[in-house]
Amino acid sequence: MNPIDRFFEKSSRSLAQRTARRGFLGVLGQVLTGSLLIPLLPIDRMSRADAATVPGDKAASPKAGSNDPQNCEYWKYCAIDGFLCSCCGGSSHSCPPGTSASPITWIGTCQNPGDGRDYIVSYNDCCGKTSCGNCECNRNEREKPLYRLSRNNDVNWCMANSDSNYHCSVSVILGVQQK
Ligand code: ABN
Repeated sequence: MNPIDRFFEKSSRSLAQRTARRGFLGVLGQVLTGSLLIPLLPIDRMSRADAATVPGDKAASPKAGSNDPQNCEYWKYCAIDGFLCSCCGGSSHSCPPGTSASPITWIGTCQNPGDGRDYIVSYNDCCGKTSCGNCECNRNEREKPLYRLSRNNDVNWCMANSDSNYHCSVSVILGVQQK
């Protein structure tokens, strides 16, 4: 091949390597490869998990804490006002050692989310020691003003005990709604 031919061949090859058509095809190849990889990227689906909880479902599942006797939301405490004896060395229905239950009480009606039935609940104060101070809980469902003493929970029911110091409150089931 003569030098002139060699020169033209070399320069046309070099030109072909740098032409816009090659650049365009290269970029197009990268875009296509990239778009094929997009579905493989991780996706945050947390928003879908939230959307899956429809408002109606909340009524079907019991309220958080409604089954825990040390939680103020425990279903039996619907009309309680005081310190939970379950946080004071006793249980939801028994006084802590060294205290005694008030013979007079206030009464509430609470619905058990477990079986959907209404229960008559007696709220007794446990007396004979100073205030426990743990797990204060003040729920007043269907509470009546103080002129109806038996329906009001804002009273120290230890007043009838020999030692009228108030310590904590328990909830004792007295009866259940018949089906
Ligand atoms: N029945 C609970 C209570 C005790 C003392 C004062 C108010 C309420």
